[in-house]
Amino acid sequence: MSSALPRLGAANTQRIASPRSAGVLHLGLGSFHRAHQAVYTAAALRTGDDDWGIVGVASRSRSVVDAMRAQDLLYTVAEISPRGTALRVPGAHTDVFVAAEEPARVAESLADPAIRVVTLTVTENGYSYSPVTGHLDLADAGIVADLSGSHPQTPIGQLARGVQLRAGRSGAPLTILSCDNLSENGAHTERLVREFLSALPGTEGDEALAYLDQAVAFPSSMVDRIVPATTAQLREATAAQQGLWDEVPVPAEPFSMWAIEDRFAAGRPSWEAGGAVFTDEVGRYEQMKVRLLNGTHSLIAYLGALRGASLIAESIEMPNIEESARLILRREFEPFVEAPTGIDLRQYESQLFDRWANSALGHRTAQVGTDGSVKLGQRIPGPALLSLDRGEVPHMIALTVAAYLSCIAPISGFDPGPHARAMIDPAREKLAGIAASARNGVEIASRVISDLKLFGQELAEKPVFVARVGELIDTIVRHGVDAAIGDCTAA
Ligand code: CS2
Repeated sequence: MSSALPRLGAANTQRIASPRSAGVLHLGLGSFHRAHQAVYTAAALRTGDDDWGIVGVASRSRSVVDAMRAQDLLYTVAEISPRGTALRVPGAHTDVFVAAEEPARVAESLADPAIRVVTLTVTENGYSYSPVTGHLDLADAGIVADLSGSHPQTPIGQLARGVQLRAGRSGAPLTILSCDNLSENGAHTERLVREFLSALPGTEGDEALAYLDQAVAFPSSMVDRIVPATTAQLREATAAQQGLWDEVPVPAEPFSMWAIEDRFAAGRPSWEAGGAVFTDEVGRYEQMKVRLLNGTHSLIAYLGALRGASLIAESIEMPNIEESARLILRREFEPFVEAPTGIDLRQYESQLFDRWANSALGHRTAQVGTDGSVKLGQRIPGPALLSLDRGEVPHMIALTVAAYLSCIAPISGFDPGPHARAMIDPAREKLAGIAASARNGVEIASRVISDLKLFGQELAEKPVFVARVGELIDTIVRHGVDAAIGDCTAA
Protein backbone atom coordinates (compact mmCIF):
# COMPACT_ATOMS: atom_id res chain seq x y z
CA MET A 1 0.00 0.00 0.00
CA SER A 2 2.56 2.57 1.11
CA SER A 3 4.94 1.60 -1.66
CA ALA A 4 2.42 3.25 -4.02
CA LEU A 5 3.54 6.57 -2.51
CA PRO A 6 6.20 8.65 -4.28
CA ARG A 7 9.72 7.57 -3.38
CA LEU A 8 11.72 9.86 -1.09
CA GLY A 9 14.18 11.84 -3.23
CA ALA A 10 15.94 15.17 -3.72
CA ALA A 11 12.98 16.71 -5.56
CA ASN A 12 10.38 16.12 -2.87
CA THR A 13 12.33 16.34 0.41
CA GLN A 14 13.79 19.01 2.66
CA ARG A 15 17.26 17.83 3.54
CA ILE A 16 19.57 19.27 6.16
CA ALA A 17 22.61 19.39 3.87
CA SER A 18 23.69 19.26 0.23
CA PRO A 19 27.42 18.49 0.03
CA ARG A 20 29.42 19.67 -2.99
CA SER A 21 32.10 16.99 -2.67
CA ALA A 22 33.36 14.26 -0.35
CA GLY A 23 35.98 14.62 2.39
CA VAL A 24 35.00 11.65 4.58
CA LEU A 25 35.13 7.95 3.75
CA HIS A 26 32.99 5.90 6.10
CA LEU A 27 33.29 2.13 6.59
CA GLY A 28 30.10 0.53 7.90
CA LEU A 29 26.94 2.00 6.36
CA GLY A 30 24.70 0.57 9.08
CA SER A 31 21.89 2.26 10.93
CA PHE A 32 24.15 3.61 13.67
CA HIS A 33 26.33 5.59 11.27
CA ARG A 34 23.32 6.92 9.43
CA ALA A 35 21.68 8.15 12.65
CA HIS A 36 24.87 9.42 14.27
CA GLN A 37 27.93 10.66 12.35
CA ALA A 38 25.86 11.43 9.25
CA VAL A 39 23.56 13.70 11.28
CA TYR A 40 26.52 15.59 12.82
CA THR A 41 28.13 15.82 9.38
CA ALA A 42 24.93 17.23 7.89
CA ALA A 43 24.96 19.95 10.57
CA ALA A 44 28.63 20.68 9.78
CA LEU A 45 27.97 20.82 6.03
CA ARG A 46 25.16 23.24 6.65
CA THR A 47 27.61 25.76 8.12
CA GLY A 48 29.11 26.13 4.64
CA ASP A 49 32.02 23.64 4.66
CA ASP A 50 30.39 21.73 1.87
CA ASP A 51 33.41 19.65 0.85
CA TRP A 52 33.02 17.25 3.77
CA GLY A 53 30.36 14.99 2.25
CA ILE A 54 30.53 11.28 3.09
CA VAL A 55 31.25 8.33 0.80
CA GLY A 56 29.55 5.45 2.64
CA VAL A 57 30.81 1.89 2.29
CA ALA A 58 28.67 -1.13 3.15
CA SER A 59 30.70 -4.25 3.63
CA ARG A 60 28.54 -6.91 1.97
CA SER A 61 24.88 -6.08 2.04
CA ARG A 62 23.33 -4.35 -0.97
CA SER A 63 20.03 -3.40 0.59
CA VAL A 64 20.93 0.02 2.03
CA VAL A 65 23.13 0.94 -0.93
CA ASP A 66 20.44 0.05 -3.49
CA ALA A 67 17.76 1.91 -1.56
CA MET A 68 19.89 5.01 -1.02
CA ARG A 69 20.81 5.08 -4.71
CA ALA A 70 17.13 4.92 -5.62
CA GLN A 71 16.50 7.85 -3.24
CA ASP A 72 19.23 10.30 -4.39
CA LEU A 73 21.34 9.01 -1.44
CA LEU A 74 18.72 10.18 1.05
CA TYR A 75 16.99 8.47 3.95
CA THR A 76 15.02 9.52 7.00
CA VAL A 77 16.11 9.48 10.64
CA ALA A 78 13.04 8.89 12.83
CA GLU A 79 13.67 10.23 16.33
CA ILE A 80 11.34 8.17 18.46
CA SER A 81 10.20 8.94 21.98
CA PRO A 82 7.02 8.05 23.86
CA ARG A 83 5.88 11.62 23.11
CA GLY A 84 6.07 11.15 19.35
CA THR A 85 8.33 10.83 16.35
CA ALA A 86 10.27 13.60 14.60
CA LEU A 87 11.56 12.95 11.07
CA ARG A 88 14.71 14.45 9.57
CA VAL A 89 16.60 13.80 6.34
CA PRO A 90 20.34 14.45 6.86
CA GLY A 91 21.57 14.31 3.25
CA ALA A 92 25.28 14.07 4.11
CA HIS A 93 26.33 11.38 1.58
CA THR A 94 27.82 11.99 -1.85
CA ASP A 95 28.11 8.32 -2.81
CA VAL A 96 27.63 4.82 -1.44
CA PHE A 97 28.92 1.42 -2.53
CA VAL A 98 29.33 -2.20 -1.46
CA ALA A 99 32.95 -3.19 -0.73
CA ALA A 100 32.46 -6.84 -1.65
CA GLU A 101 31.19 -5.83 -5.10
CA GLU A 102 33.87 -3.27 -5.88
CA PRO A 103 36.82 -4.73 -4.02
CA ALA A 104 39.46 -2.28 -5.27
CA ARG A 105 37.37 0.76 -4.54
CA VAL A 106 37.86 1.03 -0.77
CA ALA A 107 41.63 1.40 -1.11
CA GLU A 108 41.21 3.69 -4.14
CA SER A 109 38.84 5.96 -2.20
CA LEU A 110 41.10 5.95 0.83
CA ALA A 111 44.02 6.97 -1.40
CA ASP A 112 42.05 9.88 -2.90
CA PRO A 113 43.65 13.06 -1.50
CA ALA A 114 40.21 14.75 -1.32
CA ILE A 115 39.39 12.24 1.44
CA ARG A 116 40.91 13.61 4.63
CA VAL A 117 39.04 11.67 7.28
CA VAL A 118 38.10 7.97 7.41
CA THR A 119 35.46 7.10 9.99
CA LEU A 120 34.45 3.58 11.03
CA THR A 121 31.41 1.95 12.62
CA VAL A 122 32.07 -1.73 12.10
CA THR A 123 31.03 -2.93 15.61
CA GLU A 124 33.34 -4.39 18.22
CA ASN A 125 33.33 -7.62 16.26
CA GLY A 126 34.63 -5.92 13.10
CA TYR A 127 38.17 -5.30 14.36
CA SER A 128 39.49 -8.88 14.03
CA TYR A 129 41.28 -8.81 17.35
CA SER A 130 41.55 -11.55 19.88
CA PRO A 131 39.53 -10.74 23.01
CA VAL A 132 42.11 -12.80 24.91
CA THR A 133 45.19 -10.81 23.92
CA GLY A 134 43.76 -7.58 22.48
CA HIS A 135 46.09 -8.05 19.47
CA LEU A 136 45.22 -8.62 15.82
CA ASP A 137 44.02 -12.20 15.44
CA LEU A 138 46.51 -13.54 12.90
CA ALA A 139 44.64 -16.86 12.89
CA ASP A 140 41.37 -15.21 11.85
CA ALA A 141 40.37 -16.48 8.40
CA GLY A 142 39.56 -12.96 7.15
CA ILE A 143 42.93 -11.58 8.25
CA VAL A 144 44.79 -14.56 6.77
CA ALA A 145 43.03 -13.95 3.44
CA ASP A 146 43.59 -10.19 3.55
CA LEU A 147 47.29 -10.58 4.27
CA SER A 148 47.77 -12.65 1.16
CA GLY A 149 45.28 -11.02 -1.23
CA SER A 150 44.94 -7.53 -2.59
CA HIS A 151 41.16 -7.14 -2.18
CA PRO A 152 40.67 -7.10 1.57
CA GLN A 153 37.36 -7.95 3.22
CA THR A 154 38.05 -7.10 6.86
CA PRO A 155 37.94 -3.45 7.97
CA ILE A 156 41.49 -3.65 9.33
CA GLY A 157 42.71 -5.17 6.05
CA GLN A 158 40.85 -2.46 4.13
CA LEU A 159 42.37 0.32 6.19
CA ALA A 160 45.87 -1.13 5.93
CA ARG A 161 45.68 -1.73 2.17
CA GLY A 162 44.23 1.76 1.64
CA VAL A 163 46.97 3.31 3.77
CA GLN A 164 49.58 1.44 1.67
CA LEU A 165 48.12 2.84 -1.54
CA ARG A 166 47.90 6.38 -0.17
CA ALA A 167 51.45 6.18 1.18
CA GLY A 168 52.72 5.15 -2.26
CA ARG A 169 50.74 7.81 -4.13
CA SER A 170 50.23 11.22 -2.53
CA GLY A 171 51.34 10.50 1.02
CA ALA A 172 48.76 13.16 1.97
CA PRO A 173 47.95 13.39 5.67
CA LEU A 174 44.88 11.54 6.92
CA THR A 175 42.85 10.94 10.05
CA ILE A 176 41.33 7.55 10.88
CA LEU A 177 38.57 7.89 13.45
CA SER A 178 37.04 4.82 15.07
CA CYS A 179 33.44 5.33 16.20
CA ASP A 180 32.92 1.97 17.88
CA ASN A 181 32.43 1.09 21.55
CA LEU A 182 36.00 0.02 22.24
CA SER A 183 38.03 1.59 24.97
CA GLU A 184 40.82 3.78 23.61
CA ASN A 185 39.41 3.09 20.17
CA GLY A 186 41.93 5.35 18.40
CA ALA A 187 45.03 3.66 19.82
CA HIS A 188 43.37 0.25 19.43
CA THR A 189 42.68 0.82 15.73
CA GLU A 190 46.16 2.17 15.10
CA ARG A 191 47.75 -0.85 16.81
CA LEU A 192 45.71 -3.30 14.72
CA VAL A 193 46.51 -1.54 11.43
CA ARG A 194 50.20 -1.51 12.35
CA GLU A 195 50.10 -5.18 13.32
CA PHE A 196 48.53 -6.00 9.96
CA LEU A 197 51.20 -4.05 8.06
CA SER A 198 53.97 -5.62 10.15
CA ALA A 199 52.62 -9.10 9.36
CA LEU A 200 52.97 -8.58 5.60
CA PRO A 201 55.83 -10.51 4.04
CA GLY A 202 59.32 -8.98 3.97
CA THR A 203 59.40 -5.21 3.75
CA GLU A 204 55.99 -4.91 2.07
CA GLY A 205 54.46 -2.91 4.92
CA ASP A 206 57.42 -0.65 5.67
CA GLU A 207 56.53 2.35 3.52
CA ALA A 208 53.01 2.41 4.97
CA LEU A 209 54.33 2.10 8.52
CA ALA A 210 56.64 5.09 7.98
CA TYR A 211 53.71 7.03 6.49
CA LEU A 212 51.63 6.25 9.60
CA ASP A 213 54.44 7.65 11.75
CA GLN A 214 54.53 10.89 9.83
CA ALA A 215 51.12 11.73 8.50
CA VAL A 216 48.25 9.76 10.02
CA ALA A 217 46.34 10.54 13.22
CA PHE A 218 44.11 8.08 15.08
CA PRO A 219 42.14 10.16 17.60
CA SER A 220 39.74 8.42 19.96
CA SER A 221 36.05 9.13 20.11
CA MET A 222 33.08 8.16 22.21
CA VAL A 223 29.82 7.73 20.35
CA ASP A 224 26.40 7.38 21.91
CA ARG A 225 22.93 6.98 20.49
CA ILE A 226 20.59 4.03 20.86
CA VAL A 227 19.71 2.90 17.34
CA PRO A 228 17.60 -0.24 16.97
CA ALA A 229 17.31 -2.21 13.74
CA THR A 230 14.82 -0.89 11.15
CA THR A 231 11.50 -2.69 10.93
CA ALA A 232 8.72 -2.97 8.35
CA GLN A 233 6.50 -1.20 10.85
CA LEU A 234 8.84 1.81 10.94
CA ARG A 235 8.80 1.98 7.12
CA GLU A 236 5.00 2.10 7.15
CA ALA A 237 4.83 4.65 9.98
CA THR A 238 7.45 6.89 8.35
CA ALA A 239 5.62 6.72 5.02
CA ALA A 240 2.33 7.59 6.68
CA GLN A 241 3.88 10.58 8.47
CA GLN A 242 5.92 11.81 5.52
CA GLY A 243 3.71 10.97 2.56
CA LEU A 244 6.77 9.48 0.84
CA TRP A 245 8.15 5.96 0.67
CA ASP A 246 11.57 5.49 2.26
CA GLU A 247 12.87 1.94 2.03
CA VAL A 248 15.58 2.51 4.66
CA PRO A 249 14.48 4.85 7.45
CA VAL A 250 16.55 4.65 10.63
CA PRO A 251 14.95 4.63 14.08
CA ALA A 252 16.85 6.43 16.86
CA GLU A 253 16.30 7.80 20.32
CA PRO A 254 16.32 11.62 20.61
CA PHE A 255 19.51 11.55 22.74
CA SER A 256 22.83 11.74 20.94
CA MET A 257 26.40 12.38 22.11
CA TRP A 258 29.81 12.43 20.44
CA ALA A 259 33.03 13.25 22.29
CA ILE A 260 36.13 13.44 20.10
CA GLU A 261 39.82 13.97 20.70
CA ASP A 262 40.76 16.98 18.58
CA ARG A 263 43.82 15.53 16.89
CA PHE A 264 43.21 15.61 13.12
CA ALA A 265 45.99 15.44 10.55
CA ALA A 266 44.23 17.20 7.69
CA GLY A 267 41.29 19.19 9.04
CA ARG A 268 37.84 17.96 9.93
CA PRO A 269 34.17 18.82 9.55
CA SER A 270 32.83 21.24 12.18
CA TRP A 271 30.90 18.48 13.90
CA GLU A 272 30.45 20.79 16.88
CA ALA A 273 27.70 22.40 14.79
CA GLY A 274 25.72 19.22 15.50
CA GLY A 275 26.63 19.22 19.20
CA ALA A 276 29.84 17.13 19.18
CA VAL A 277 32.25 17.88 22.01
CA PHE A 278 35.97 18.18 21.26
CA THR A 279 37.85 17.32 24.41
CA ASP A 280 41.05 15.99 25.97
CA GLU A 281 38.89 13.82 28.22
CA VAL A 282 37.68 11.26 25.67
CA GLY A 283 39.06 8.48 27.88
CA ARG A 284 36.72 9.51 30.67
CA TYR A 285 33.77 9.79 28.30
CA GLU A 286 34.51 6.33 26.89
CA GLN A 287 34.86 4.75 30.28
CA MET A 288 31.67 6.36 31.52
CA LYS A 289 29.74 5.23 28.48
CA VAL A 290 31.18 1.76 27.94
CA ARG A 291 30.75 0.86 31.62
CA LEU A 292 27.60 2.69 32.75
CA LEU A 293 25.56 2.48 29.56
CA ASN A 294 26.91 -0.51 27.67
CA GLY A 295 27.87 -2.67 30.65
CA THR A 296 24.47 -2.23 32.27
CA HIS A 297 22.78 -2.65 28.88
CA SER A 298 24.29 -6.15 28.63
CA LEU A 299 22.96 -7.03 32.09
CA ILE A 300 19.48 -5.79 31.14
CA ALA A 301 19.57 -7.68 27.82
CA TYR A 302 20.64 -11.09 29.15
CA LEU A 303 18.47 -11.05 32.27
CA GLY A 304 15.52 -9.75 30.24
CA ALA A 305 15.92 -12.37 27.52
CA LEU A 306 15.97 -15.14 30.13
CA ARG A 307 12.78 -13.69 31.63
CA GLY A 308 11.10 -13.70 28.20
CA ALA A 309 11.41 -9.97 27.44
CA SER A 310 11.77 -9.18 23.77
CA LEU A 311 12.51 -5.48 24.39
CA ILE A 312 15.00 -3.62 26.59
CA ALA A 313 12.12 -1.39 27.75
CA GLU A 314 10.14 -4.46 28.91
CA SER A 315 13.17 -5.83 30.70
CA ILE A 316 14.01 -2.66 32.65
CA GLU A 317 10.36 -2.40 33.71
CA MET A 318 10.71 -5.62 35.71
CA PRO A 319 11.42 -4.46 39.28
CA ASN A 320 14.17 -6.97 40.04
CA ILE A 321 16.00 -6.16 36.78
CA GLU A 322 15.70 -2.45 37.48
CA GLU A 323 17.14 -3.05 40.92
CA SER A 324 19.98 -5.11 39.44
CA ALA A 325 20.76 -2.26 37.04
CA ARG A 326 20.83 0.23 39.92
CA LEU A 327 23.11 -2.01 41.96
CA ILE A 328 25.59 -2.72 39.17
CA LEU A 329 25.81 1.02 38.50
CA ARG A 330 26.23 2.12 42.09
CA ARG A 331 28.44 -0.64 43.40
CA GLU A 332 30.39 -2.05 40.51
CA PHE A 333 30.73 0.59 37.80
CA GLU A 334 30.37 4.07 39.28
CA PRO A 335 33.23 3.75 41.84
CA PHE A 336 35.58 3.16 38.91
CA VAL A 337 34.42 5.90 36.59
CA GLU A 338 35.83 9.42 36.63
CA ALA A 339 33.22 11.83 35.39
CA PRO A 340 34.26 14.07 32.50
CA THR A 341 34.35 17.74 33.49
CA GLY A 342 30.85 19.17 33.63
CA ILE A 343 29.04 15.82 33.77
CA ASP A 344 27.15 14.74 36.85
CA LEU A 345 27.22 10.94 37.02
CA ARG A 346 23.99 10.64 38.99
CA GLN A 347 22.19 12.76 36.44
CA TYR A 348 23.75 10.76 33.60
CA GLU A 349 22.53 7.55 35.25
CA SER A 350 19.03 8.80 35.82
CA GLN A 351 18.89 9.80 32.16
CA LEU A 352 20.02 6.25 31.28
CA PHE A 353 16.93 4.78 32.96
CA ASP A 354 14.70 7.08 30.89
CA ARG A 355 16.55 6.10 27.73
CA TRP A 356 16.27 2.36 28.43
CA ALA A 357 12.58 2.76 29.27
CA ASN A 358 11.80 4.30 25.84
CA SER A 359 9.22 1.68 24.92
CA ALA A 360 8.32 3.29 21.61
CA LEU A 361 11.85 2.67 20.31
CA GLY A 362 11.52 -1.14 20.09
CA HIS A 363 15.15 -1.89 21.00
CA ARG A 364 15.44 -5.65 21.29
CA THR A 365 17.21 -7.66 23.97
CA ALA A 366 18.48 -9.96 21.19
CA GLN A 367 20.19 -7.01 19.47
CA VAL A 368 22.02 -5.85 22.59
CA GLY A 369 22.81 -9.47 23.50
CA THR A 370 24.42 -10.11 20.12
CA ASP A 371 28.25 -10.44 19.92
CA GLY A 372 28.56 -10.68 23.71
CA SER A 373 31.82 -12.62 23.46
CA VAL A 374 33.44 -9.50 22.01
CA LYS A 375 31.35 -6.75 23.64
CA LEU A 376 31.62 -8.06 27.21
CA GLY A 377 35.40 -8.05 26.95
CA GLN A 378 35.20 -4.26 26.58
CA ARG A 379 32.60 -3.74 29.27
CA ILE A 380 33.35 -6.09 32.11
CA PRO A 381 36.93 -7.18 32.93
CA GLY A 382 38.17 -3.68 33.86
CA PRO A 383 35.62 -2.93 36.59
CA ALA A 384 35.45 -6.59 37.72
CA LEU A 385 39.21 -6.62 38.36
CA LEU A 386 39.05 -3.30 40.21
CA SER A 387 36.36 -4.67 42.56
CA LEU A 388 38.29 -7.89 43.10
CA ASP A 389 41.44 -5.92 43.87
CA ARG A 390 39.51 -4.24 46.67
CA GLY A 391 38.57 -7.62 48.03
CA GLU A 392 34.95 -7.31 46.87
CA VAL A 393 33.14 -9.83 44.67
CA PRO A 394 31.35 -8.03 41.81
CA HIS A 395 28.16 -10.07 42.08
CA MET A 396 26.23 -8.17 39.41
CA ILE A 397 29.05 -8.41 36.88
CA ALA A 398 29.27 -12.13 37.64
CA LEU A 399 25.50 -12.32 37.10
CA THR A 400 25.86 -10.59 33.73
CA VAL A 401 28.42 -13.17 32.63
CA ALA A 402 26.34 -16.06 34.04
CA ALA A 403 23.23 -14.80 32.23
CA TYR A 404 25.25 -14.35 29.03
CA LEU A 405 26.59 -17.90 29.18
CA SER A 406 23.12 -19.25 30.00
CA CYS A 407 21.79 -17.51 26.86
CA ILE A 408 24.57 -18.46 24.43
CA ALA A 409 25.94 -21.69 25.84
CA PRO A 410 23.05 -23.28 27.73
CA ILE A 411 23.84 -26.49 29.52
CA SER A 412 22.02 -29.43 27.94
CA GLY A 413 18.39 -29.54 28.99
CA PHE A 414 18.15 -25.81 29.78
CA ASP A 415 16.07 -23.73 27.36
CA PRO A 416 17.01 -20.03 27.52
CA GLY A 417 14.04 -19.04 25.34
CA PRO A 418 13.55 -17.46 21.92
CA HIS A 419 15.24 -14.11 22.59
CA ALA A 420 18.43 -15.78 23.75
CA ARG A 421 18.34 -18.11 20.76
CA ALA A 422 18.05 -15.07 18.46
CA MET A 423 21.36 -13.62 19.73
CA ILE A 424 24.17 -13.96 17.22
CA ASP A 425 27.67 -14.53 18.55
CA PRO A 426 30.92 -15.40 16.79
CA ALA A 427 31.85 -17.68 19.72
CA ARG A 428 28.45 -19.39 19.91
CA GLU A 429 29.56 -22.66 18.37
CA LYS A 430 32.70 -22.92 20.45
CA LEU A 431 30.89 -22.06 23.69
CA ALA A 432 27.97 -24.37 22.90
CA GLY A 433 30.49 -27.18 22.40
CA ILE A 434 31.93 -26.50 25.85
CA ALA A 435 28.46 -26.42 27.44
CA ALA A 436 27.40 -29.63 25.72
CA SER A 437 30.12 -31.62 27.45
CA ALA A 438 30.03 -29.81 30.81
CA ARG A 439 28.48 -31.35 33.90
CA ASN A 440 27.44 -28.09 35.54
CA GLY A 441 27.73 -24.30 35.47
CA VAL A 442 30.91 -24.29 37.53
CA GLU A 443 32.59 -26.34 34.83
CA ILE A 444 31.29 -24.09 32.04
CA ALA A 445 32.54 -20.96 33.81
CA SER A 446 35.91 -22.48 34.49
CA ARG A 447 36.41 -23.69 30.92
CA VAL A 448 35.23 -20.44 29.33
CA ILE A 449 36.79 -17.87 31.67
CA SER A 450 39.91 -19.68 32.90
CA ASP A 451 40.83 -22.07 30.07
CA LEU A 452 39.55 -20.22 27.01
CA LYS A 453 40.34 -16.83 28.67
CA LEU A 454 37.34 -15.28 26.95
CA PHE A 455 37.57 -12.18 29.14
CA GLY A 456 41.38 -11.96 29.17
CA GLN A 457 44.29 -13.34 31.11
CA GLU A 458 43.74 -11.41 34.34
CA LEU A 459 40.13 -12.45 34.92
CA ALA A 460 41.11 -16.02 33.97
CA GLU A 461 43.24 -16.01 37.10
CA LYS A 462 40.51 -14.92 39.52
CA PRO A 463 39.04 -18.18 40.90
CA VAL A 464 36.63 -16.29 43.18
CA PHE A 465 35.03 -14.63 40.19
CA VAL A 466 34.99 -17.78 38.08
CA ALA A 467 33.39 -19.77 40.91
CA ARG A 468 30.73 -17.10 41.46
CA VAL A 469 29.81 -17.11 37.75
CA GLY A 470 29.59 -20.90 37.82
CA GLU A 471 27.40 -20.91 40.92
CA LEU A 472 25.06 -18.38 39.34
CA ILE A 473 24.74 -20.43 36.14
CA ASP A 474 23.74 -23.40 38.29
CA THR A 475 21.18 -21.27 40.15
CA ILE A 476 19.71 -20.03 36.85
CA VAL A 477 19.43 -23.59 35.56
CA ARG A 478 18.04 -25.14 38.76
CA HIS A 479 15.93 -22.37 40.24
CA GLY A 480 15.43 -19.81 37.48
CA VAL A 481 16.86 -16.41 36.74
CA ASP A 482 14.83 -14.64 39.45
CA ALA A 483 16.51 -16.78 42.09
CA ALA A 484 19.95 -15.81 40.76
CA ILE A 485 18.95 -12.12 40.75
CA GLY A 486 17.67 -12.44 44.32
CA ASP A 487 20.90 -14.12 45.36
CA CYS A 488 22.95 -11.21 44.00
CA THR A 489 20.77 -8.34 45.13
CA ALA A 490 20.86 -9.75 48.66
CA ALA A 491 24.65 -10.21 48.58
C1 CS2 B 1 24.32 -1.61 22.96
C2 CS2 B 1 24.83 -0.44 22.15
O1 CS2 B 1 24.03 -3.28 21.34
C3 CS2 B 1 24.66 -2.94 22.33
O2 CS2 B 1 25.48 -3.65 22.86
O3 CS2 B 1 24.79 -1.53 24.26
O4 CS2 B 1 24.66 -0.61 20.80
C4 CS2 B 1 24.20 0.88 22.61
O5 CS2 B 1 22.85 0.95 22.26
C5 CS2 B 1 24.92 2.04 22.01
O6 CS2 B 1 26.29 1.93 22.28
C6 CS2 B 1 24.37 3.35 22.53
O7 CS2 B 1 25.20 4.39 22.19
